[in-house]
Amino acid sequence: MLLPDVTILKTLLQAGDSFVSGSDLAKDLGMSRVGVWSRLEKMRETGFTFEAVRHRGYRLTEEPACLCESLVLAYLDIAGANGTGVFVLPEIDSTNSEAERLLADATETPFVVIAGAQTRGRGRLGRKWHSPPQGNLYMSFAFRPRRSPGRMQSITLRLGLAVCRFLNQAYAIPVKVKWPNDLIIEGKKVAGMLTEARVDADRMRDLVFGIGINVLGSTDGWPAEVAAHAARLGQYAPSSIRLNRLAAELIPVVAGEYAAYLENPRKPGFAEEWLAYDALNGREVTANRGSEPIRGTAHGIDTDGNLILETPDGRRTAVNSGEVSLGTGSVLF
Ligand code: BT5
Repeated sequence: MLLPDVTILKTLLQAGDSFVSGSDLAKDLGMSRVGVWSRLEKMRETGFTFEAVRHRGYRLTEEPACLCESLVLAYLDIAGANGTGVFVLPEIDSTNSEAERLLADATETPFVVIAGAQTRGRGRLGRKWHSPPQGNLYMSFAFRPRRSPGRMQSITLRLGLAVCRFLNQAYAIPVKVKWPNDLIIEGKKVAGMLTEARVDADRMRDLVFGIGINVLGSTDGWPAEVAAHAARLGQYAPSSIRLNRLAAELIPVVAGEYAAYLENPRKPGFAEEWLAYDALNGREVTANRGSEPIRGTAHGIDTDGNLILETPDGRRTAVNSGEVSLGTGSVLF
């Protein structure tokens, strides 16, 4: 059963520019017309704009710019995507941490935690993910794979590529993948991914895939070194992107790819698919493997998801973890 606000929003979204009569909404919800009106008034306070015309009814003319649980759920229901639990929070320390707490509380998987802001958003190796409120997405998907860790090795690449492909296909934004965990546009980072897992003996107990995406929020007030290397989706498709719809759309993209990954962790043709969106292919890069930097030309990935580098002596070597920067420096972007 959907909550009343979700039902109202779903009906209005599906009606598009057409009006929906108050009595139809009231009938669907089993409440009075005054009850519907008062729900709409409450929603107006959270940033929705509804046009109301006598004898015709209501239509939705503006969505809130910030994250809104009932709107995410309405979009999700329209897409027919269920089976993933959804937790929407205005602010949290880190969606990865919240997902871990929910896993520890035996919450059924799969589920996703989506927040409007993070106070302690994290990247890899103790780095920070800048997570201001308004207009960006911070999402963590939780799963219980019960597979050996070796079989989950390239999960971040697979999920990252699925998100990248979706953004290209649905919004025509030229997003690329940068091994191992970034999405970039024209050399600037638009999203970062952080996969964290807990392992029992030889089995992965649970896995959290976190992704932070700069969507519509401005970079005013960001630390200069982060802003200089950051991109936002809204710079490329300002009118078609809606934060809550995008959050809902990404749920079946990630959950679907995760299910496909479990079926087939070494999907034939994946390395070729990767190349189609690979930001590093043919570029001179420096990979920092531990303390030992390796310079070479990137040539995509192998079937295990390792980065293939051709070193100046003409040999090809597979890099399976670490950082990669373009050129010879070690600046991360
Ligand atoms: C990452 O780390 O790129 C992984 C970021 C994962 C963030 C998500 S948000 C939802 C979930 N909850 C969390 O707490 N985390 C995940 P790394 O490769 O270590 O890159 C971090 C570096 O990216 C920083 O040192 C900055 O240089 C840069 N950076 C930080 N915030 C950024 C932003 N909003 N946009 C672009 N670049 C950023």
